[in-house]
Amino acid sequence: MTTTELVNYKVADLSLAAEGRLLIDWAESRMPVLMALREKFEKTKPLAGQRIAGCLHVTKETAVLIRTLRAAGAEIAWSGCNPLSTNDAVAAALAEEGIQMYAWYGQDTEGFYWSIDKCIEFGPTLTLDDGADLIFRVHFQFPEVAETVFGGSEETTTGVHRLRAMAADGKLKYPVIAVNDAETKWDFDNVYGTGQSSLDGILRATSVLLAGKNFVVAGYGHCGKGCALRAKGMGANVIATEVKPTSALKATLEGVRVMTMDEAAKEGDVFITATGMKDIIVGRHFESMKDGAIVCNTGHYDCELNLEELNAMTVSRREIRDNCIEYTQKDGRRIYVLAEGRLVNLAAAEGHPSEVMDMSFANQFQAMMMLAEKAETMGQGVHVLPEELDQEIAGIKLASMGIDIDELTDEQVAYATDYSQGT
Ligand code: XFA
Repeated sequence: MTTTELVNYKVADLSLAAEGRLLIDWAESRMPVLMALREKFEKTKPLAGQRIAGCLHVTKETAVLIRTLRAAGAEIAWSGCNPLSTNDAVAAALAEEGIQMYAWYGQDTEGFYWSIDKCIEFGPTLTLDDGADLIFRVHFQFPEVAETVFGGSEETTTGVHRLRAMAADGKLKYPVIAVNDAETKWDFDNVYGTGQSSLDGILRATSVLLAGKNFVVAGYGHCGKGCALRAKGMGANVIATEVKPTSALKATLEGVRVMTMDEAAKEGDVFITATGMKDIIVGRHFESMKDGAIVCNTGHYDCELNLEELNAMTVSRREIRDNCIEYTQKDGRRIYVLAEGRLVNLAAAEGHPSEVMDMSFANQFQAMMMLAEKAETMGQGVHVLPEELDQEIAGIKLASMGIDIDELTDEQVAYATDYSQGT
């Protein structure tokens, strides 16, 4: 008998599905908020009739989001938003479960856009992005499809900046929710996600003792603060460098020494940049570092360390461990650069832990719910999720951890809002 099989996916190797299911099951056991939302909505299926096209890292955590959206009734087509973040085993497991999955590790530019276009062909009612590639492609290559999409969501700051510019020019045709602006997203991702994963990367690449070391954090924003917090917890003496007075003052009052990079370069044993700016550690800094100094980056780009200048002053180079290159100087000093200056938490560790992605993706889920419910009345432009949702997500997370908190009494609420008595 011959059967015609409609294959609505393209992945590297379907035989990896069993391996992928183990990864996803592990992530599910660490993602209680999404699992609670799944349980809550799998009966009522509020997303029934919605066709969601997603363009977001195909990881085990994303798989938990996808399974949750589907349990709530949505039909789904998915592509990766970065050819190097796709986990082929996860992609295979999802394809086997009937998700229209178009993603494989290392896909070239052509494959990347082909995959996005397959998701657009699917005829989405909602789009879900990380980096806004899908939204841009819908708007500029398939404008007729933009007319039939009710709304979308975007995960990152960079994507949101571009979408706001597009909205200001009147070019954004449907409402988009900026998931990044939710407190349960950026605050937890940046501080606790980046904090732990960056230290994890440093330790995997070097296995050094942090206790007693001078640990220099360039940039005391949320990511820098997270790294500082964790380094301190492991017994390091933390030093921060900053350009912004308020951030420098916060670091100071949090017990972190603040100085210029010129000064810090002489004192540091381990350096991490978390600024999003270029040329934070340059030749003259490498020049004054101690023998054995370890240098890495967890900022947005790989240009925070000026490795060209380091290379120019180096007499010999060797890879001494995975993700750890030794640069020997004329005077014999050795400087160790991790992950070639790329994001150390991605290159030498595993990115954000599932527990953190749980909060980000719970916001993505809520964004889809909100759009399904009222995209038509929201109006074009970039929107944020209501504050109550942050509280709801944090509340579910706390409940999953068995943590109870107090509630204001009616009298307390009345006290807080009473304006008849003065203060
Ligand atoms: C890969 C993510 C990027 C992985 C996947 C496998 C591994 C490590 C590349 C990503 C992002 Cl650009 O996932 C990471 Cl072994 N993430 C997000 C993430 N981080 N981001 C740290 O983990 C946040 C961010 C970054 C890097 C914001 C702005 C700029 C850069 C997707 C994800 N992570 C969880 C992976 N756990 C295995 O699902």
